[in-house]
Amino acid sequence: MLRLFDYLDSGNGYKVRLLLAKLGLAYELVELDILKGESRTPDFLAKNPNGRIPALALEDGTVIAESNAILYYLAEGTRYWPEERLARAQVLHWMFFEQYSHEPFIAVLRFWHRHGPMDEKRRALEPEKRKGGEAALAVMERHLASRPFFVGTAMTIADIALYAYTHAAADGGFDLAAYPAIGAWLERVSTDAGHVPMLPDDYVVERT
Ligand SMILES: N[C@@H](CCC(=O)N[C@@H](CS)C(=O)NCC(=O)O)C(=O)O
Repeated sequence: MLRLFDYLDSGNGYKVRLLLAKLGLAYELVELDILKGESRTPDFLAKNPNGRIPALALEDGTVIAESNAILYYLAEGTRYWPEERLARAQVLHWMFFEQYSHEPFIAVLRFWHRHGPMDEKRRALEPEKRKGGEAALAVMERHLASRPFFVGTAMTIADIALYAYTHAAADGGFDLAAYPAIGAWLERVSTDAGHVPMLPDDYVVERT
């Protein structure tokens, strides 16, 4: 059986959980408390030398790390990975955008606000992080103003990659009311077949 090493409050982990649910794939969830360094143990570093979740262990024990690489692996041959060459390149375009221009701002601010500590150094960095996050949201808003999903007319793993932290952006202090096309897209993604929420209703946020 597939084994997913994860931390429930991680949007990167949620991307993988969301796709696994939509594909109806069974897996064992192995929760690591990243706030207590459990992704930095020798045992886990042997699985992902970068010491970060999510990581997916396949049936033969091979481990895939990096959320978007895992999405690609799982989506091959499904309706979430287009057949056409240009569309596949466009999906990758948005997945690279997510990792370079979106996640480092929106996910990082969310993490700092939720888990702390919001110390002096982080407070000084916050305006730049916010500026980067707003720029990413503006790019998404412009793109989504004239189309239902990031690529083509149906959901792909580009939407899953971008949904994970965008839908939770308010946790980092971003106001999505200013982005109506993003709001409509979030609604489309969350009502697509097989959707699951990121966290259980009774989830308690842990602080460092
Ligand atoms: N680019 C990686 C980022 C993974 C990442 O930053 N994981 C965080 C949680 S969201 C983590 O494991 N942090 C624990 C640590 O750095 O020790 C991906 O997309 O999977």
